[in-house]
Amino acid sequence: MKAKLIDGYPYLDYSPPTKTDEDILKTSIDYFEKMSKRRSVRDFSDKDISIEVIKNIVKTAGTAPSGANKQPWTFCIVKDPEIKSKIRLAAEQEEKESYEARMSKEWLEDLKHLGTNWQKPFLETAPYLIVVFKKVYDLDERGQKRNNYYVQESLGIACGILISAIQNAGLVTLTHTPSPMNFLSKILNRPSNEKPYLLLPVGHPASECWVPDIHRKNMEEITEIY
Ligand code: IYR
Repeated sequence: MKAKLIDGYPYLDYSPPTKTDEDILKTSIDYFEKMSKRRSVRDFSDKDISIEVIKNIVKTAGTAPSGANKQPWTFCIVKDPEIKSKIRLAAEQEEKESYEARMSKEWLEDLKHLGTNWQKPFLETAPYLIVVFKKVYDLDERGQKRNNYYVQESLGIACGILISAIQNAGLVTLTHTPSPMNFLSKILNRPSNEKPYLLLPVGHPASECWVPDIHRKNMEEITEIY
């Protein structure tokens, strides 16, 4: 690979293999078709998955772009049934309070057609939980704070890539956001510069798995072409 210095910094010549226009079109259609089959799933099978698969999915998420390339994320992979039980218990406690007291009438109304409630059995049934933490700042070797940039955006992109890698592998997930989420920092013993961002159960769908009959907006609804 060719390399050189620009303004004193190392650069590499980037020349990925080029594809034909026809190949690019076909690949884009195939990927859309694969991704359009994705559904948020709440009925999980307890069928195990190889940790290698989960590691590959997380590695893929770690390819995301981030502000100043700080990669301000930690992906906690949880397989231990005891930890999963603790997470379920704590999440259900918060969710019960949310559904019964904290969420507005409008919010509850907006969720009705999705059939959600405070109970989260999938947090124990799914073979893996991936708990994503954002690093609000970094700590250097001397314990000094170092800034991170566009942390929300960076994490959103990384989680998007994580979800697409899960779909690509043939598995299912749910973007679960129990609220508030600080119990995750305690259970997983995370340092103070990390804040919980998203909790994703990952697995196979249950043999009987129902998803709401909802529809995606079409091209015209989501696009303006200039
Ligand atoms: N966090 C709750 C509520 C919830 C909120 C939204 I916005 C959803 O799209 C779905 C659920 C829960 O996980 O049940």
